[in-house]
Parts: sequence; structure tokens; C-alpha cells
Amino acid sequence: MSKSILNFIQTAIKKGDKLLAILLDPDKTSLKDIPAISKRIEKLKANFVFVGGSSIQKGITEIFVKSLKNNTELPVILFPGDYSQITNYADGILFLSLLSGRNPEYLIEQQIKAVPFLKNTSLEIIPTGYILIDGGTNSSVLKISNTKPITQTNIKLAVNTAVAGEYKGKQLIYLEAGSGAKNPVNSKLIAKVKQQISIPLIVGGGIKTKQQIQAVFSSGADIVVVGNAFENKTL
Ligand code: 1GP
Repeated sequence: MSKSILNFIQTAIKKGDKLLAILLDPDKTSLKDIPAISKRIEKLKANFVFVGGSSIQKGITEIFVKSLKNNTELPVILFPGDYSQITNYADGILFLSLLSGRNPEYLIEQQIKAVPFLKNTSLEIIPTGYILIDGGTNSSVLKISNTKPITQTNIKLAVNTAVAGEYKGKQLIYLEAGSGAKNPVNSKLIAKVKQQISIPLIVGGGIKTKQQIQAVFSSGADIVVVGNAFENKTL
């Protein structure tokens, strides 16, 4: 399995570069729009396309990723809400563990169910510690995982969860306020987590404008993920 995505991220960070990922949900994006969407993504100078969602029908992700790969040179990375969204047509997969939650389904069960789909895969598997922070909305991650997010003020718990993730061998930490969050992850929390980990930090959820993206980068995020704002064409 190649490590080119992770190497690219690590090299970019060493150079002080910041990276942008656009999240596409195959359930909300029509296949016929993919060529135009791909052009918009490249115009924004995004570095990756993440593909995932919480309620995608089986098989849809594969058709979607295939079409995306025909329209963009950017790495396509699966950000699956469920193991059934795995397809070998992508370049990599964020192999997520929901470390903020105490639901075994999202700590280990889904990962075990994913193994038969990943056994002979060409996907780059990227172990990722996924940490849900309260974004002020009842997000789909929250509903589906049936877990409690970490509050925006419990910085100590967020930091210790991220550091535990690094000790467990995760290669990335993802601070998630939830898709469509009212309150994106606050800058103090991002900065404190970044100070205490030595692996790359992804931040997403409720980030809508270029100014907000810059602020999240300045706080210490290495990769920012934008979904809704791209979909609604406000970015
Ligand atoms: C959700 O972090 C992502 O998993 C993106 O959130 O859709 O609010 O940009 P938004």
C-alpha cells in the first residue's frame, strides 16, 4: 500500500503549506454535475476531494467516485459514514475511529466490518482519530453514532483525546464540529490540540467563508474540510 497521500500531507506541513479538502456527499450531488463541480474544486485550489456521507445507498459511492476520477486529477479520499461506502476507485480512505464517543460500533465494529473490503485494496489506508466537538446542532454524526460530543470549552478532554489517538498510532487527528455546524471548532481548542500533537490536524464542520478558512489555518489546522458551503456555492 503506497503512502503517497500521507507523505504529501507531511511534506506540505514541513514546508508550512496549508491544505484544503472539499467534501462531497454523493447523496446530495447529482452525477451530471460532477464535471462542473470538479472545475469549481480546482478553481478553489483545493488539494483533495473527500467523499462520504451518513446515509448513502450501497453502490452509489462507487459510481460517484468513478465519475469524479474521470473529471479530476486531485486525490479522492473516502470519508465513509459506513463501511459499505468503501470503493477501490478512490485513492485513499480515512480509516476513522470516533475517539470522542463510547459507542463500540464506531470505535471498532465498523472497522472490523470494513476488513473484507480492504483486504486486497489499492486504497491508501490512513488511520484517523475522529473527534466530535459540539457544533451547536444535532449533526448527523451525532445522531448516527449516538455519542456525546466534547463541549467547546472542555479543551483538556479534547487535547487528551487527540494525544491518546496519537499514542494509539493514528496518523491524523480530525476535529469535527459536524456538517452544517452552527459553531465551528473554536480557535483556542484548535491551537491547544495542535500544540500537543505531532501528527497532522484536520478541522471541519460549519466553516463557510475564505476568512473562516484562514482563521482556522492560523489557529493551527493543517487541513480544512468544507462541505456545505461548497455545495451551496457560497464559497
Ligand atoms: C463534515 O467536516 C465536514 O463532516 C464538513 O462540514 O459541511 O459544515 O462544511 P460542513
